[in-house]
Amino acid sequence: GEVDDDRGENGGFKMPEIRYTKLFIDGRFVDAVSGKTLESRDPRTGDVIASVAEGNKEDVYLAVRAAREAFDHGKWPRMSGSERGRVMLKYAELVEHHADELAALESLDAGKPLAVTRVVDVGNSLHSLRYFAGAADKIHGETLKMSRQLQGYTLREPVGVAGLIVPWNFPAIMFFSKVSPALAAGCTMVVKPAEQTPLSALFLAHLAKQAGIPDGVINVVTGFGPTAGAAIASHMDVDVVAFTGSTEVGRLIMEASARSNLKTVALELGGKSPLIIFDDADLDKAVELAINGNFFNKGEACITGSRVFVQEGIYDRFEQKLADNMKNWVVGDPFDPRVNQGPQVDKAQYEKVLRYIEHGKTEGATVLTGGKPCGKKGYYIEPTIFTNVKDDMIIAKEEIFGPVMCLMKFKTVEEAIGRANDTRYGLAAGVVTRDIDVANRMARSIRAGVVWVNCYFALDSSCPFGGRKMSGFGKDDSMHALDKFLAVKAVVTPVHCSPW
Ligand code: TXE
Repeated sequence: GEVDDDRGENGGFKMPEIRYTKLFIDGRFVDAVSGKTLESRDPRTGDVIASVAEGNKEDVYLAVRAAREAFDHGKWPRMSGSERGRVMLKYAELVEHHADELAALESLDAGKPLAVTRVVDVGNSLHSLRYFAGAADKIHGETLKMSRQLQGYTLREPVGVAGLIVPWNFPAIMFFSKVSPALAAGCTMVVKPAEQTPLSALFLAHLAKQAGIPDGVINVVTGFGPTAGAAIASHMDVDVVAFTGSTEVGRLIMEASARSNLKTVALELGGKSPLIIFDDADLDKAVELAINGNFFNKGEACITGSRVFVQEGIYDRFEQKLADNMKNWVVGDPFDPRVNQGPQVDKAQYEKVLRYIEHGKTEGATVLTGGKPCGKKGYYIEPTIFTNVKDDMIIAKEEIFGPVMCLMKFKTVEEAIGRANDTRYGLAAGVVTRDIDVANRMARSIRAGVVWVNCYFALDSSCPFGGRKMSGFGKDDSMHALDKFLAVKAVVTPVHCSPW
């Protein structure tokens, strides 16, 4: 399928009203100190949708000051976990009440199919908030029986002010993947959404206030990375930075921490994840996983299974079926309900992906499907599948972050393990087989943060998420996500009277 231009600009859908375009600091929407704005663009056309305040160092300083005050003297860190949980549930209720508006904002800003945004992006956001609302009163330390007649216990205290720097591929999900555990832990925070997609974070800040989250607890500074983002990473009064984005910027954030106050850092970075399909796999299932694992969210996901290894016995049939099924995959306006894939988020990403596609061709890989841009305007790219890919080609090694799949053939389990692990990244992996021994062996041998067996993209708020190697460290989701927002303190006292 391809772009459908007949349905008009909005696919017949009423565009959301954009009400919040200023920085959210200490419970109020304010202009940037400089008065500057940045432009958020519609990826379907490249046209401006909104001018949003462009926060800079001065604005980050104001936001951190508000967060510091709310942490040092405010009630949020001092409330009981169950009280925080109740406010978070109220917040979730408000988000759910505004689900359609949030979904539309998100689709408009990031170019995602509305039907998917409504279910996946809004659904996961709600799940995250509710999961961590429930976690807020389940944070506890341990008691320690020590030698030399000492007893001890540990406290897990909120660490302080959190800097949360997030990307543009899942703006609302990323917002909540950091904000929900930080709230549950009792931290206060400064969030910096990506410059490409600032709208949902501002809307969500407004809802947080309505829900009763005290002023200064959540601050949102929209702005660019090297200015606003860097100011958060190097701020002396920020206690932890949780970041999702590129490996390059992850490195800059660690450097900024090292050069400033040695704040704790958690990094969720890029990937080049293997999806390994064995001869005994259910063919239909395997093809579906490869398609969704690569083209969902137009390939703008850190966990895409972009290296698809297929065992030789099933390879030809797999390739044929893959090419056939792609004929039903529709690229076009994300507000059109028939569409599977919208435009890339912005011009820079669009051009980056097209450069990689050209690279693939010049390196000698074969184009099975796609291989070029599509549509008369906007940032649409055909879903592209390369065959005859060698492991050392650039397209097989670097994160492309677009709708590009590399298909490769393998013979044995040992070979699959070796090639799957032959990457600097270690974020996710998929294994498709009916053989439990092969599945177990693969699950234990692959160095990655998650191994999905007979599924892919199976994320859940209750399941730890985050990589190894150059995919970063620290977990989002699950009780582990709380760790970065909590400091463990030991309290020790002598006991003179114990009978034991
Ligand atoms: O990422 P950046 P970009 C990968 C993907 C993509 C590439 C580049 O391969 O093609 O990165 O995308 C903020 N200090 N991922 O350039 O720059 C920035 O403003 C502090 C993988 O958009 O890392 C934004 O809020 N912050 C990924 C956030 O970092 C800085 C998601 C991410 O942007 C900064 C996105 C600085 N010096 C891209 N510079 C994933 N893991 O899911 C930028 N930022």
